[in-house]
Amino acid sequence: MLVTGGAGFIGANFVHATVRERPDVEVVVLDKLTYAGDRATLHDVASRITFVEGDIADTALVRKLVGDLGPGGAVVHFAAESHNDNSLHDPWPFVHTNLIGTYSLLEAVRAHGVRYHHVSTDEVYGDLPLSEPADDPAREKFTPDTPYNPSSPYSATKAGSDLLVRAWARSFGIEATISNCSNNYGPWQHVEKFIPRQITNILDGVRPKVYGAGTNVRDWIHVDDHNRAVWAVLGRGRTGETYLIGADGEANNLRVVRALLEIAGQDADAYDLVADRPGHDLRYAIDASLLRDELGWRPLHSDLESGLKATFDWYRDNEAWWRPRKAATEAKYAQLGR
Ligand code: NAD
Ligand code: TDX
Repeated sequence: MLVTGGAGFIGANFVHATVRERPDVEVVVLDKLTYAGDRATLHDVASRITFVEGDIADTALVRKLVGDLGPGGAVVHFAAESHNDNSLHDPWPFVHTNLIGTYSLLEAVRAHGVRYHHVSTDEVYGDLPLSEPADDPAREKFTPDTPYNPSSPYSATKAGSDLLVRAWARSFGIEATISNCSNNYGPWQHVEKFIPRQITNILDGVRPKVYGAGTNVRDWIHVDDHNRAVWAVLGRGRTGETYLIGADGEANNLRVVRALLEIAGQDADAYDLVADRPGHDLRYAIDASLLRDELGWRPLHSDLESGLKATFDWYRDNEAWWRPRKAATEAKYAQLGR
């Protein structure tokens, strides 16, 4: 199995889970080691995998690695430029990696007839209104039929990459599946992202920084539940199909930040509201019924507060992993006034 982006947050958790639970699978990781990738993240499994440092947009390299997979091989494509705030500052790496990189992988799987799974995001659908009460079971959610309507250069390039996959499946008959997942949390997430940024701020004695009024809603899922769903799609998903992945974890940003402060034993109001993100999506929510009904997937982590506590403890205990990236990340935010 070729895992792209295996030195990043979700890909690394996928590699760890695969080595742990499916020792028969030979894993090759292809990762460019951008600012978001870190070989240290794969330290514990280094002897069990093959690591290739390289760019998914390098068509010759990708064609060789895909060709080497042999019968029964598969590509699971996690690599991406993944942070919305960065995409507002400099969109080019997003076009390069998310669009050209995906094109390069699709051409290689077409040439070699290899199974392909495309990891994508719910952000391709744009956002939902905030007006509906959070406990109304009839409120609107994203479904596989929701029209694409991305807001940022990040989500636009992910939407474009999904459409490339659909076109290659229909026109060239590649054996592909797509999954669109909601916001992930868990170990090894870069400190630029909301939850690790606020945990590490709290650990550093800095007040958490919440964009706008903090009322934006994200549908949180533990990274292990996401990756179990990817495995379910790989094993039992229908090729050509799109599966939405979400664990009914809607929470607004204030609820998350207040929970983190309480976990740290601090005043739940000890955060600062800062300048909003331009074009900030209001709310995401996933209807995962296809995944649940057809593939029998269920999340194992359904209580957000206990998931946040475990994640807080992980960052407290693994400072050596995140500390090297913290100062540069905060310097970037300071330039944006956030
Ligand atoms: P991440 O930024 O933590 O990791 C991305 C990895 O890709 C890094 O290791 C980086 O070095 C590598 N990479 C970047 N450009 C590359 C290139 N050109 N060639 C090879 N490697 C390259 O991202 P993540 O949060 O782990 O996201 C993984 C995937 O999951 C992405 O496709 C993202 O769109 C999707 N996704 C993420 C979330 C989330 O909440 N984080 C939710 C849904 C979907
Ligand atoms: O410091 C912050 N303060 C804050 O209020 C940061 C970094 C974020 N936020 C807000 C913005 C969002 O409403 O928190 C929410 C989550 O922000 P991010 O962690 O940047 O995630 P988001 O923009 O929602 O996108 C994430 O989920 C979907 C991932 O980064 C994407 O890769 C994935 O596709």
